[in-house]
Amino acid sequence: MRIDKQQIDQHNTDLQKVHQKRFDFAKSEITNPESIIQKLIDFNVAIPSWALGTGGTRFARFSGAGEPGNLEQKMEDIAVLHALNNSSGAISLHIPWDIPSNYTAIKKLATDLNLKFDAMNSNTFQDQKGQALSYKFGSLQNTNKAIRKQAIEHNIEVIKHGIELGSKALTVWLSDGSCFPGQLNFRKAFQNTLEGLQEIYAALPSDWKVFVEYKAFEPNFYSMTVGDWGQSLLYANKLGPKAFTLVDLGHHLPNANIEQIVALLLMEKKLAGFHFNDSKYGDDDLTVGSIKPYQLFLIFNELVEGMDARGMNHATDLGWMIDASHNIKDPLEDLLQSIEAIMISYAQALLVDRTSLNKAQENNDVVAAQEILQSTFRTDVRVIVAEARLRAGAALDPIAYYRNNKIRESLIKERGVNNITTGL
Ligand code: PSV
Ligand code: MN
Repeated sequence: MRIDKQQIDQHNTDLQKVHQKRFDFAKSEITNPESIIQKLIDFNVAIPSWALGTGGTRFARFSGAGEPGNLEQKMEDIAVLHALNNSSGAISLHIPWDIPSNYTAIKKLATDLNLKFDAMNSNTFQDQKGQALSYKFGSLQNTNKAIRKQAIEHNIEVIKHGIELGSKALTVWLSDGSCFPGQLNFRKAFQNTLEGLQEIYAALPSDWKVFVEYKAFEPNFYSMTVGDWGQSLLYANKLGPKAFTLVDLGHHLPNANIEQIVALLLMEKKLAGFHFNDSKYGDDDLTVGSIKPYQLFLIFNELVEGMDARGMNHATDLGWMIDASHNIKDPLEDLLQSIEAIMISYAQALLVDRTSLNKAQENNDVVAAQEILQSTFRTDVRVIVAEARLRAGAALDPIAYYRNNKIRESLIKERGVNNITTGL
């Protein structure tokens, strides 16, 4: 399934008049819209290979129709998103769920579809068919040296796949931890994990990074061996300059101040990037911006402030990815909504009057500082985001295009109703 460029042009022509009116108004209200638009055009968020199918809970999974059945089809789905929003030009692979059978062919497909390979993800949280040793009691933390070795070798194999594809980073998320007090010697679990990560780190090519992702709980419910940003940062600092902390928005205890975490990790030059999603209770993996849009804006506000303070390139110096699960929605529509929420928050963060905010902060003018942030958050920037898409040749209204042009119906025709995707 490929999106027809002429149909996008037609869609844009149909919406152009109303869009132009709104854009003219926004331009008169917003200072420096051109620099914001260019940054939005440059910004891309990777799509994980496991997010193209309908997700599930531990109770049930209600598969949708026309889901991608292999890596090639997953890449085609991402290319649909990218053609519609110009912001989804990369795929992040989970191994062994998506091992390419032919590197040359997959790389050629990626070039044809205008996609890059983002961070590679290892998986030592499940036992795979035919796997020699079990991860039931953890992988890198395991008391059994042979199990630790197996997990290390898996991660090194993931790096090798990534080298073939032109990826530049490995994300390690460990489900290691314990479910009951007394089960684990915390210090030994940490040390085993550190030693394993050190071996993996040693296998990284010189231009690669390793992202250590933390998570507060689940599947372990008493302790997690990489349970918060403090522990992740500890590992990253001990590992060296190629190791960073990865923030997944759903991996915190309720009400954690994620924007403060982000600000400090950036200051320490240890922020790897993001797994975006939203949550109400735990690691709910809901559509980005669907529950706490103000928090998302505050995070982007810290990101822009911190990246600018260090002269970083917003688009390329951190790893951006969606990590959500689509239990009841069409995954492609859900991903379009998530990307839109990210672009809106990013645009709003770019809009913050930093000089006035700094002044208010220096003068302890609490009200002024709060007003600056809240009034920016309440500014409707959707038309600016749409203008960035228009200029990049994407669709003014991606979801309307997707529905009006019956993309899911075409995918079902092509793949059938019972095509079930691999992954979670
Ligand atoms: C774990 O909850 C996680 O956030 C990690 O990033 C995994 O790789 C991903 O979800 C997929 O299950
Ligand atoms: Mn994640």
